[in-house]
Amino acid sequence: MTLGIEGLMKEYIGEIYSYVPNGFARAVFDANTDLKKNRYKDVVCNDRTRVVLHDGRPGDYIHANYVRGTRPGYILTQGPLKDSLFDFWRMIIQEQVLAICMLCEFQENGRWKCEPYYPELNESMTFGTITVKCEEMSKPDRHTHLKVLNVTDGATGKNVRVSHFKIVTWPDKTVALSNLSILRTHRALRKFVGNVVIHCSAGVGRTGTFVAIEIGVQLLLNGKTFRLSDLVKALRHCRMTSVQVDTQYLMMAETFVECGVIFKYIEDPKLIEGFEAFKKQVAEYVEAHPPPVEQYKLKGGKGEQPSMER
Ligand code: PTR
Ligand code: PTR
Repeated sequence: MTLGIEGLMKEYIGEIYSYVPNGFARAVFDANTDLKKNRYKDVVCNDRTRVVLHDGRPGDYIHANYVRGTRPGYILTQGPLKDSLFDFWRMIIQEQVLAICMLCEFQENGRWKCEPYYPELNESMTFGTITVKCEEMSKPDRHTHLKVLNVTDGATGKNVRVSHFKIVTWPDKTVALSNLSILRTHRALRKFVGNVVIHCSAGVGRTGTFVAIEIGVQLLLNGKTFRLSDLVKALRHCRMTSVQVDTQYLMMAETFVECGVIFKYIEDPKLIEGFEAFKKQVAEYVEAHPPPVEQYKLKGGKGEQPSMER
């Protein structure tokens, strides 16, 4: 294991941050900005992998992308907006989504990051023709809250029961407080054979990191190795600008190191030694750069994204 922090960061900055997938298209995204369907002007939804709403109602757009080839199937999306609440629930019914994992709060640092889109226990909310009722709530743990939502479209009679996971310890533009809680949530989500929706505020930073971790873990479980940068690039073909800050990249590395030790290399002391050294480097780096994370955002200021020429 020769890749130190410097190498890791160089790899990240050089290859990932400026990475834009070939042939991406944004005409549909652009057409929907004025319709208040996009939360951030600078977080583009790739037309090629977008979820197209096809339930016969007007408006086929939602800022959401499929990640293909995984089990369960992932749909990555932004936190719903006032003007996309109905679209969000249309998508849940259309795609027969069985679980939603929310990685943000409705408000962070005093600003709205996601429109409230589901009710509290025994309460209901209605969006257009769709009614959402919260039927069950588990005892919340420190990192994760779980609810069961019953979703019915009064116009079509279609109905789904959705498990709603909320990770409550992952602040914006940084890493989750507990990698283990993330791995546990993935283990729970793996039980759903259909589609699973993952979202945060923009649906790229925390959401991209979360899904990249699961894809990497699956590869490790299948005895495959990979370059971190290739994994992020592949994900960015589906969901633009997935993984936002360098610490999220490090979080991926750290989680894989731990998984590697646990799943695969436990019987090889040499590898464990290598991983331990790498892990220490990661921990030292993270410790030397404590939150707030503003200071180690990658080049440019807040909100600057890779340039995406049309
Ligand atoms: N970039 C946003 C837009 O597309 O209009 C504006 C925006 C910028 C919104 C930053 C929210 C932002 O994040 P925060 O709430 O953390 O300042
Ligand atoms: N313009 C926004 C900003 O940088 O504040 C875009 C943005 C917001 C990008 C949040 C990523 C964000 O993080 P996440 O995807 O984890 O909600």
